[in-house]
Amino acid sequence: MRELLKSLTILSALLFTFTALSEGEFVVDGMVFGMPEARVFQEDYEGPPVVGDTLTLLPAIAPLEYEGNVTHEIRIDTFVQEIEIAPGVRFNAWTYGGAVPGPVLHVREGDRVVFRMANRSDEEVVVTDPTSGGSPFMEQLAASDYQGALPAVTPMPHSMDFHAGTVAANDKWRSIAPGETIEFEWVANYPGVYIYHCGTPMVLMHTAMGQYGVVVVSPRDGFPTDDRVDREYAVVQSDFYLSSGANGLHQFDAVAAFDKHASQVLFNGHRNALSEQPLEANAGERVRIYFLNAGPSLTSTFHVIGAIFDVVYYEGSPENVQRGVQSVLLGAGMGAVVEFIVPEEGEYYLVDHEFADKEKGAVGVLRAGPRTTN
Ligand SMILES: [Cu+2]
Repeated sequence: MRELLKSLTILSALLFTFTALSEGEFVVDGMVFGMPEARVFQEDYEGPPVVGDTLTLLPAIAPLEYEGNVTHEIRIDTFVQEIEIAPGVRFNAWTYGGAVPGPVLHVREGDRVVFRMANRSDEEVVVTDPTSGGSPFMEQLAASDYQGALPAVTPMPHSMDFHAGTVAANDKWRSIAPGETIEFEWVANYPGVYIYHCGTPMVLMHTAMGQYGVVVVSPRDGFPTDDRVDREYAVVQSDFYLSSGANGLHQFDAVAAFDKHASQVLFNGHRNALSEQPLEANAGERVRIYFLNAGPSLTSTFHVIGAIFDVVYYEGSPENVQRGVQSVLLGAGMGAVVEFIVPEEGEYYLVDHEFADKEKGAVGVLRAGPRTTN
């Protein structure tokens, strides 16, 4: 019966994809490959730098309010913002969309993403204007402004590498100059929790300067625990390599970066991101966290103090199931879906259990209210 269902699923996927394939695309094992060539061009664009219904600001993740598969036409521009990542620590970050980490993208396995990015690193882009619209991300960023973003300019080539996509990197992930726009497509062939990041040399510097974010590809048929999840959040850990510089701003410290000697290790891009605004839940609820360790260079041993992960979908695949897990070990650029049941009312600290990294900032809070049902 299970095999029959699987065959039917693959058959329906095939039927869908055959009707939606572009020239040159082909299907292997129900997955779509052979995307059209990327286009690089110049455009006259002054709209919101992030566009798309399923792009949100951490820790939010957009619900997928559609059946089956769709095509997402999304835009994430890259540009510079002076931001705060800890009290007294501001630097000119190279951002996707104006925040570090960039927007959370949520799609479903089998969905197609038509992605557009303008390199606006030579342009002052304002992201705190409440009318900027275009995506939940822009509205949430304008409302929260938790990094105190100010426009800045550092013209520089940049690129975009989505680990959730399977394409020829030399084509789709190519660098574009300031003033250029790139557009390309990929199909989310595998479910998972994936990093996206800039792949322009020196990649260590571009990622340490802030160019990364998370893509969640939900399984075509969901996770087995979907019906029991009460809350879901996205958390991204990342490491920074900054030292004091001119004008009161911090700057990239290349020696520290090569030595993996982080100055800050943070959840969601700010020392206080998850303590000034704790995650919320109630006793007895099942909480799901889509967790990404963006790196660029450190491992993470993600743990929630007082809880045990009831289930872990390692790398975000429903096939990679672990049960009763105290911590999840993730190298740089790896992710997981973790779920735990909140045992009672109280405060639960999210930490990197490599405690030097916790002391450098990798700590947050989930605040649990009392049990609301029996
Ligand atoms: Cu870059």
